[in-house]
Amino acid sequence: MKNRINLYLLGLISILLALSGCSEEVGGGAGSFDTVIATASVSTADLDSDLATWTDVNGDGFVCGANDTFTVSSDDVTVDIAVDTKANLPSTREASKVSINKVSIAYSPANTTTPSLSTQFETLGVVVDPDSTATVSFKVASQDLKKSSILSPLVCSNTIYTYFVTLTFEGVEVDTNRTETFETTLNLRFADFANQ
Ligand SMILES: [Ca+2]
Ligand SMILES: [Ca+2]
Repeated sequence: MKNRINLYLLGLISILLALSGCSEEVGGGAGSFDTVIATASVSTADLDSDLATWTDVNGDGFVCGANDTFTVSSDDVTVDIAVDTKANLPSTREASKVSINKVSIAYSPANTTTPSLSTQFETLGVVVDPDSTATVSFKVASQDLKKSSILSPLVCSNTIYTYFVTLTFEGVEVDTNRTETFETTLNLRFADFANQ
């Protein structure tokens, strides 16, 4: 009986080892292609996104009055995307460019009072050479999202919604057509913050 259990454990361990051997030893969030590794790094780790920019129309020193007006503007983030030749690439093999086509923006509520938001997508169109970095900017908080029925009630309230945002980029290794994803994250707070 004991031998049988040992055999079972041995089998389990070898399966686990085989599974872990399938993935490349790269850092969390990196995309490992055949010839290169892609990583993303967001320039803003924490972003406060204002839901309304107010104009004190009647000049009484307060906003949110019946005569006051506000506008809604989107917020962008800037991300550096680095494509590096794999360390173990044979010298006979050429490193490929990577085409970055889109990014998904997933909003994970950071506390129980923050409601869930659906994942947004932005189209990108940048080709990154091996051993170089490209900078992309895109909307992390669109006007439509700010005007949505979930976020717009925060206008003229003191409530803040806090999200842990994961930006997942989809890249295609040009020479092999291999598709991989890679990620970076930021903290995002939505509220009607005071005008800057
Ligand atoms: Ca006013
Ligand atoms: Ca505001």
